[in-house]
Amino acid sequence: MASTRMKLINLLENNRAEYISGQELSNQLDISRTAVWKHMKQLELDGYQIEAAPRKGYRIISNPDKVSQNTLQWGLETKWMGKHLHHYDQVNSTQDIGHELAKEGAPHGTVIVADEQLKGKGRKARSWHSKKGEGIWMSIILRPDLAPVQAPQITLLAATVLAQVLAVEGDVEPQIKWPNDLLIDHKKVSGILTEMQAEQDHIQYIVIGIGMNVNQDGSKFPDDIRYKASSLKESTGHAWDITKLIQKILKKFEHTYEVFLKEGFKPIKLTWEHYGYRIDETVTISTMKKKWKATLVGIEADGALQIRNEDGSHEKLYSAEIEWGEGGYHA
Ligand code: BTX
Repeated sequence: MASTRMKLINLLENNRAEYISGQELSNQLDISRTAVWKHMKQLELDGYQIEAAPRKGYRIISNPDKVSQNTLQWGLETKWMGKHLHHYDQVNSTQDIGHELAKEGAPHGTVIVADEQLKGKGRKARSWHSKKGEGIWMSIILRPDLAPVQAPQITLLAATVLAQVLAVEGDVEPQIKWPNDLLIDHKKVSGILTEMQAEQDHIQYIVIGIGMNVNQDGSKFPDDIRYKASSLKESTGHAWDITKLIQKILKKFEHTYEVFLKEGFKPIKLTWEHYGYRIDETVTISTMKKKWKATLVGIEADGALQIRNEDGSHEKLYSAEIEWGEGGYHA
């Protein structure tokens, strides 16, 4: 069903200037003319404007601005990422659906997108503000052939993907705040949540959740995050096409993942450090036991933050509070 629709969209898109007759479509798709008509009605529900002229046929007048499985898959230039794609108007959390589908055997590269989340999740049981149509609320199911200890590499990889898409598409200067926040001008534009199901030495699946603020006006954020959250629209001064942005992220993700499989973690580490927030700068760090000043050096393959203490010694941090400094991000 889905592939007939994709073929139909392709035929219509490639002949935008002309009409294609119902008979021609029925021949090319090898379905009845009634089935063609039913597909047209479905496309209209997806937001395509289609002109049906007697004796001439059908023609697309305008593409939908709403996000749907069809619009996301049309023009998606990937080999495996998003080939199985589920779109919902409203969910509690795309992560929950990701886990359900993964348990039912959904393949590597399955993508879940929602227009709105009622219970968007952040890390450590925090919540993620995900209002209707204002951002990208998406989860990706991955089945990497990795040991569970390597899972943080996938999260770091995802952060580099988002940073590069923002830098290239948005022409902004994103930074990655350890471990996984994407900041623009010190404000959080995007967050990543990685959840996994694993055996002792093998990952069964990872559900990687990506939240990106796209079209919010700054004043739309709730009071408690307004001072530290921003959106792509806020940074660039104009609204963005969410469908196209998702397609760019999926394509870049697929490419980066393949580079990772071929070349290992090194290229990811270098890209992460290129975008790393406050890298080579001195910050104040505190743990349960102490508080001290150190310089941020980079990341390690296990996801740790590498720091240099004032006495020149190097140390790996897995969790710590960081004071990001004057004019910096406020946690
Ligand atoms: P985090 O724990 O690093 O960030 C959560 C914190 O960020 C919140 O406590 C709040 O202070 C702040 N915050 C909440 N919403 C926003 C927002 N829209 N923009 C900026 N700051 C915010 C980061 O967790 C991981 C977020 C992943 C979200 C995706 S969306 C798709 C998928 N489904 C799902 O339920 N979660 C993931």
